[in-house]
Amino acid sequence: MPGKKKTAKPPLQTVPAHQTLECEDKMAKMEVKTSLLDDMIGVGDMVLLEPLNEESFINNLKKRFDHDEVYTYIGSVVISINPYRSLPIYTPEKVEEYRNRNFYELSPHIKRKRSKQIKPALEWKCIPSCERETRLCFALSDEAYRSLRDQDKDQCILITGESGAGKTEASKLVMSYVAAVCGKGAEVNQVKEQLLQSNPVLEAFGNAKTVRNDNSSRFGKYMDIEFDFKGDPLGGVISNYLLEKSRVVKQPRGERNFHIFYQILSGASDEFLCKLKLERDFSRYNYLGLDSARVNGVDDASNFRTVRNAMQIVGFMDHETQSVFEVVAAVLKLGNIEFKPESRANGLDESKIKDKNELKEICELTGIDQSVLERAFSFRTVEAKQEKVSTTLNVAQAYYARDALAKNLYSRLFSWLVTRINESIKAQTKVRKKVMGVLDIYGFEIFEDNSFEQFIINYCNEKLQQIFIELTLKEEQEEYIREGIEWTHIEYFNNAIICDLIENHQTGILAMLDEECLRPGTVTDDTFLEKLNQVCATHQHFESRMSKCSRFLNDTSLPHSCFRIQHYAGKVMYQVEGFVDKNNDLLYRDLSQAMWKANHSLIKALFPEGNPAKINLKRPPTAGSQFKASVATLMKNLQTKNPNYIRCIKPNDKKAAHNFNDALVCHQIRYLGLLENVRVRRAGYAFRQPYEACLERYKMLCKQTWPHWKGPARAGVEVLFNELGIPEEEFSFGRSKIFIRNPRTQQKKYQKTKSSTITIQSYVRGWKARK
Ligand code: AD9
Ligand code: MG
Repeated sequence: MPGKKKTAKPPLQTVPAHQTLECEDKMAKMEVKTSLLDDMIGVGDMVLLEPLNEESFINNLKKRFDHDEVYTYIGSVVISINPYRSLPIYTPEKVEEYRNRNFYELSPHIKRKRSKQIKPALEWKCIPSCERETRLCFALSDEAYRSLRDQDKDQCILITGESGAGKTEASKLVMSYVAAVCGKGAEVNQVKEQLLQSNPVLEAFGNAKTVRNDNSSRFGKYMDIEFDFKGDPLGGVISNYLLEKSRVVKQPRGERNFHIFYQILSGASDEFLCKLKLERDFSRYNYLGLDSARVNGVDDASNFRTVRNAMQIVGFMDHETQSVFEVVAAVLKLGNIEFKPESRANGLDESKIKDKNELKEICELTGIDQSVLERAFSFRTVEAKQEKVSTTLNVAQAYYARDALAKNLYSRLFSWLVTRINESIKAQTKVRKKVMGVLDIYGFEIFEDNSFEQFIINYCNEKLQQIFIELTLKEEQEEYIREGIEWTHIEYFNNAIICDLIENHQTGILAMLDEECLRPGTVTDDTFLEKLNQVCATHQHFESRMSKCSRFLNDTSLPHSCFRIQHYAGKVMYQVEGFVDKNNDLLYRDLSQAMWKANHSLIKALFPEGNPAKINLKRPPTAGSQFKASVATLMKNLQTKNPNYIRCIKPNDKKAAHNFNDALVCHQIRYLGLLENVRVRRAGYAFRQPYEACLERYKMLCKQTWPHWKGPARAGVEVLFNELGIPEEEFSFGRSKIFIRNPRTQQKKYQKTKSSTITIQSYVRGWKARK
């Protein structure tokens, strides 16, 4: 109860009468303070917002944002607004405070004052921001963790939002919280430390500065944290999704390559750099975009030390770390290899390496045979059945081969890192595990130039929005209808139609891209676009000007080489150039064979297909179809778990603190369907349980149902609720389940009736106390 330090009480414990009075008095005072605080800093749960409309929704978020309240509930969904400044968001005291608290009790201001005494509303501002900052994210993590531990329900935390909205930061906060509250002891601590330290390693290799975010995740990450029956961590498994490898060789204006390149050049000792045959000067390397090599507020040198330390904690052996950095150095140096044309007798140009010094150093560093690599940059061997045909590469093809090799080396290194981390963090036991999944993917992106990578990233975001819609808007409403509960349908936009446009196995964009890539004959990005245009021209979310009958023939903002998709989060124009190539993701066999022959165990392991004994003439699956398959597996996996949502919102496009752009926030609220989420939540029921389970769980609360109820379970639940005196408007009987309203929707009402009920237990405690 408010004002009392909460301890876990058995459900039947009643509260003495004098305490009830004291409690009622405190609640009355609290109510006044609550409404004062609501006026000042906004309501902590949108479900309680009056009146509810778009304007009041945004005003409420803004009010809270201005008071450093970056988290707000919609029932059990947490909205998080990026504060763009460092708030001390993690203290052991805060973790302790949030531990084992009931999620639905958590109105931030009431929650705050659970400890000791009630402070007057005006003192709110004096409370350190960290105290307020952490609470909802911690509360959500705590709820997920406790459900997993106590109710044996696998959980997942889905963190969504556009690029720069704060997903990665939120995911780290969730992991830190869980690590802090679960078991202690040397072994458990080592597991936790390794799980946490996998973050800096993967961020260094998989994140980069973009125009939207200085630390943008360029890969998708899903981490299962595994626990034993006591709730102690046993280990984890990380899955990674398609790294944006094109960044290795080229970055858009104002962006950087992956952090690790800058970190190593800034932070490695002279001796280490010399060993890697690297120079400290960024400008020496063609693969490092020059216009934004330094990032304000980012200390690459110190981050390099953090990464090396993290690698050590995760369990990388010295020789492994050394090999990893040798590959990084080789990639960087590959970019400096340049080609020149040399005329051959047959009149064709053959590419030759201009200056072999860089090539020589790469080979010394990696044990690759120099003559083999040199030849692989000049010739290409095509094997068909028993025949081998060698053709020369011209300069453009040689550059293409060089870049393909660099991208492949780096992206395979990244996947190897994930596998290696998994080896260290995997649970060392075969006992049954409970799982908490944390999903942090690349956010929705709209750039000036959008290519295959943005298409893939945005497709992934569509799928996540779809799962949110399925579980919170669609399935929720359909269940009321199924169960015969009186329900007025709440409209929302279902993006299934956009997912279908992309992934339909016959007419989807990915299927057509694959078809084009596999088709014999001349295949170009233009032929792909033509095909798209034939099949998708009439789709309401697809726009292109290729065909004469196109609805967009006169839309000059849409170049002929582009197509536009009206995504759930906005229109994105994709430049078709490079789609076919990136989807094909081909690496000439001469190069993979050169890598496999390297006297470098890591590089050899990265290119198993280079083993001549294992030649496979079947082409590997395309990048798009691989991604589609892995996203489908991910979605299936998520659907088996209980979802917890953090919906991240970006307050401005300037990466600036104290800046809340109403229009930008409004746009995100609309496409995320948050207002609809509140409406469903307000009209609906927060808890539901099959009659049998409900009776089994709570039958001890009523003499007539304890120890056995003879008769239909529904009748037993009716008797039980009647005996407990729970007001009729608080629940509904469905066909197979009992539905209980969200107690927080009724919170103000409860306060008037002196009950701040949360679950059935606290319901009962509250009602019994008043009896
Ligand atoms: V992307 O899709 O990977 O491009 P994210 O992951 O959504 O994106 P990220 O978590 O990286 O965004 O946040 C972007 C930046 O905002 C961070 O680098 C921080 O500087 C800043 N940020 C985000 N959340 C917080 C926070 N809770 N407190 C302080 C924050 N700063
Ligand atoms: Mg991120």
